Amino acid sequence: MNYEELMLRAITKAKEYKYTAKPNPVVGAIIVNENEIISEGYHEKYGENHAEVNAIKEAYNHQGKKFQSFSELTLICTLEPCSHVGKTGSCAKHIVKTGFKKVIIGAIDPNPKVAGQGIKILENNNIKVEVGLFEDLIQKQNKFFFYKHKNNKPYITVKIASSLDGKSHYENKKVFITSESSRNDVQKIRANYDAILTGGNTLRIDEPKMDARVDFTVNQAKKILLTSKSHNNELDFFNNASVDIFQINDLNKIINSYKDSEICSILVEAGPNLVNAFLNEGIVDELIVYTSTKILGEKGVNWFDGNNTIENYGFKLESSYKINTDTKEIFKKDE
Ligand code: AOF
Ligand code: ZN
Repeated sequence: MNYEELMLRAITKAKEYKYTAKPNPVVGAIIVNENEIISEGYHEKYGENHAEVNAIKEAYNHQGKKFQSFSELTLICTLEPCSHVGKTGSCAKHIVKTGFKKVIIGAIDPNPKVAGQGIKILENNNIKVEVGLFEDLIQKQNKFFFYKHKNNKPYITVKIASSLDGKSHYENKKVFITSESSRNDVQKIRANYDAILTGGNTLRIDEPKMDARVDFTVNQAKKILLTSKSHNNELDFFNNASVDIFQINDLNKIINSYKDSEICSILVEAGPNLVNAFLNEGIVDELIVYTSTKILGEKGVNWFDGNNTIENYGFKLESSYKINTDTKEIFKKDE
């Protein structure tokens, strides 16, 4: 069997579960003998079976027909099988118990609870292990997961919508700056993130829901609210949502509190005060700016003061394109 082709197949099919596996990584596993695929499994849903467990379960249906003993088979998995007991059992131990003799792994799991220990369990039990096949693709596919464990903080993206004259909104008044198409685009961006963070002012003025309203199934993001004042608990924002509320100003402390959590990415959708505070802290990795052709004029509130621009914060334009009459720009930290 061609292991490269099989690993690519596992990577491609794992991607289908991106929105239901999050904040977990997507993972695929394929079990083969010398001539054919016996079974495959994916981490389809957060909190449920890991990919290897699903593949093994399916393989049992073919034992005695397509193969006799698991020792004849090879397991290919995109991510190192876990060593820990989390919401489910340890995949590495399950693989040992099942009787495999060969495992091919794409990338080492950067989660400190695993980080090579899954491989150790396999090797200590006389399983031949090969690591690194298409590791780069797997790291890219699970960009936020690998970023979080490498940098010890979630990946932070700030999204803003600006008028042509650089304004955010009118004082104390809700206003739609960008077109409906741009706002639909934001829904898809929200679907990618593990948490969405906003401030008390945005909550009071805009009364946003901050859900990802998309036409596919998605694990909705956790909501994070930073507020110093009281708020109305009846707002849609709190409906069926897991909300963390912080009344402190120390953004580093707030972000640090997610270091050991499952949250790998945070989308900040807030007003100028909070956005500038995030940028000033230097903890933002990506900035998405939608700019419309509207002009809010003197009564509008500026996103940035004076000569302060996005580039001043150390960002470089990575891409720019049109959404109808709006422009969407993506800036990343200039490293
Ligand atoms: C695997 N196979 O399919 C996945 C793995 O909370 P739990 O129990 O679901 O564990 C989540 C962690 O397990 C996750 O952070 C990552 O380290 C690993 N994911 N491991 O062996 C899988 N999804
Ligand atoms: Zn596992």
